[in-house]
Amino acid sequence: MTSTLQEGILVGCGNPLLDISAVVPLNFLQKYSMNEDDAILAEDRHMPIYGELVEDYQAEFLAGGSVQNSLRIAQWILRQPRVAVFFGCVGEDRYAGILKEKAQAAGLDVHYQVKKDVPTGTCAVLITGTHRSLCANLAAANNFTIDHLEEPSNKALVDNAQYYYISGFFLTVNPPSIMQVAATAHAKQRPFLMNLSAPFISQFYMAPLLAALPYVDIIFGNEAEAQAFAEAQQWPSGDLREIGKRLVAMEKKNPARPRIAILTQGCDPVLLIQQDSVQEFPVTKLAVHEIVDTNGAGDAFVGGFLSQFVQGKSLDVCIRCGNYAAGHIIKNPGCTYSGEPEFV
Ligand code: 26A
Repeated sequence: MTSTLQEGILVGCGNPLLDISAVVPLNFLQKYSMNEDDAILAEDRHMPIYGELVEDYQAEFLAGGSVQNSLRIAQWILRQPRVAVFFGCVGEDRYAGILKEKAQAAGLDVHYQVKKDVPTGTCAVLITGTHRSLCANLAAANNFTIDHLEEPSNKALVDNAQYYYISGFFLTVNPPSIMQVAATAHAKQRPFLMNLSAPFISQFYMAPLLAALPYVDIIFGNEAEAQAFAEAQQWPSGDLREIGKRLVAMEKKNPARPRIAILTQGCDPVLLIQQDSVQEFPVTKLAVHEIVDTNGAGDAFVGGFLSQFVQGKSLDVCIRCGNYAAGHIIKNPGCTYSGEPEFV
């Protein structure tokens, strides 16, 4: 990083979750009717998972939550603390303490809403080979309310930011907060970035997603998420390039800044879709023995991207840094990094 960035230039909202991660056999997924690479919300029948992971599978506890992961990674690459501000809701417990400590150690400026008497959210991460299946028990995270953003000090942070990032996951929690941040970004002509987050968002939360989409300048997603969006829209083609072109052509509040879609597809090239152009960015394929787990790869991609985007770098540089960050965290447990960033 060469120049100094404005503190709090980037604001994100999301679900702060503590990941409970373990390698499990496939029949563990089957027992809970889960698939490899799922990302779902826990129902009552999933609740025993968390205890079982700890008792029977030597689970590791890792800082998680999609947006918080991305912002921690952006901070790691930037090497300048407090560039990014994070809002989300936690309980008043040990897990909240761990999350806050990890976020602050990364340099993130966290402003949690605290809900007493509700536990901090957790996410079961079930690792099977190079796949990871996620089951989130949002708990306190689900209690985020818009008044947190309206507290004067927090409102000032939102007003003073230049870039905004919110996950599709947060649509399950508080669409009014998303709309408020989106409207602020729009009024100030500042970029608003969002993520499709998981297929279930397009399947079950399409209405609030469509309400937010006109404000979205850059939309991120992976191939399964883009396809779920296309299916929910009943688009005829499952071709990723076609889906991307349609996504960028959807209604936009500020047509002067055409929407951009960035679609990842594992170790296949990242697609950058702008109006009628589709560009490919290759991904360095890791050997199987280098892969620790793929949990957080998509979040790290966004984190790397954001670290360059807030510096006004070209999309080409942003995407290359996204690929660098994703490659790095895949070689580490969960969405964690080791050593100093090596992106130049
Ligand atoms: C609403 N849901 C389901 C979620 C999540 C989530 N973060 C926010 N909301 N489900 C899983 N995650 C997080 O995604 C990361 C991997 O991309 C997990 O905590 C994990 O760290």
